[in-house]
Amino acid sequence: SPSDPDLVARARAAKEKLGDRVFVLGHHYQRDEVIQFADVTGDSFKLARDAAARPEAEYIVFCGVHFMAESADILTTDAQAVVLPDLAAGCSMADMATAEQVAECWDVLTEAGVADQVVPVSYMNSSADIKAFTGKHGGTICTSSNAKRALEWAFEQGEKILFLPDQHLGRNTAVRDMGMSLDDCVLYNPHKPNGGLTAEQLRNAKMILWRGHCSVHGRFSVESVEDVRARMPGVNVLVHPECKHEVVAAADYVGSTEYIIKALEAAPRGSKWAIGTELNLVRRLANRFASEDKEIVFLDKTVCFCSTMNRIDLPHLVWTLESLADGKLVNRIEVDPETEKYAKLALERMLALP
Ligand code: CIZ
Ligand code: SF4
Repeated sequence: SPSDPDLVARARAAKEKLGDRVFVLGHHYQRDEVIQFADVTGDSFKLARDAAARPEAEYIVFCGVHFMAESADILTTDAQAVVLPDLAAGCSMADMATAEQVAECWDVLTEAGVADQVVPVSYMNSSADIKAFTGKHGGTICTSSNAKRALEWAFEQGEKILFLPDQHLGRNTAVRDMGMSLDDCVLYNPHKPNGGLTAEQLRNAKMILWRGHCSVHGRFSVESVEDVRARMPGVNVLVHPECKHEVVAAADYVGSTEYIIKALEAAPRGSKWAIGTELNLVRRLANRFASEDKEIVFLDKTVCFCSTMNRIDLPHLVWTLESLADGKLVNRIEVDPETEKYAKLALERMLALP
């Protein structure tokens, strides 16, 4: 949707009034109307680090979802306030693993006699509580770019991994990148007694995958891969590792957001690409590379935007910037000190990965 010129002018004026006191982060999956006001763009981890590199900014406005704002708060100073323009912008995947469920899972692992062999590895897309659980139990955080290195490190610390909360990234990394078999993986369902698993299954498993998924990437299908191949002969199919295992197996290339962007930058003129990731990003990339004669399409027309990402729109950004410019701190995301301490430990283990 085209930006309302009045709102654009108001956002610009409020941002100018705030000057260096505000730093606006724009996640790749955000709307164009919001991205135009971002001082930097990136994935969640890059943005958290960009925020940490700006200690002079009093306000970090995070155009993204809740867990990302939490990570930015963990990595920035206490004097900096991280602000989420709409508090309803959560992440359905992060919400699939609550602190209570994960504590219960640890009890199940303890009763099965395997907890002392288990190292938790949690995807960046998780709440601060889950990151803290991970830090407390000797585990690390990972992103979709370093998941393999995180699993390799974890297997040096213990025999089994509890991977949270995205089953697909966990399974794809284990099977595609680490050469494990699907039988090495079991699925822990937090809605069933004992996760729906027997003690024997837990003893035999190498990867205990939490039953979470992304409501956007989890919807791409093998059929959509076959359809696009039939429609566009010679197409390169490139998908994010949050897609299902069979979709990843059917694709030509698999990688994180930054990988996708670099692959398209390096792609030859005249090449054709079908991309399986969030729609705002795919559209922006299609427009950006159209002039270089690269044909870029969205993998599956039945899949939509990330609805919670899209909650951050220009009206919410204007309200946020104008409130801050008026001296009103709104929608601050603040992780409590105890949670922050252990979540930071897990994040620091990721930063120290070889
Ligand atoms: O799917 C997402 O939300 C991703 C890849 C987020 C991020 O930036 O890590
Ligand atoms: Fe969460 Fe998926 Fe949306 Fe990313 S795209 S914020 S993982 S629901």
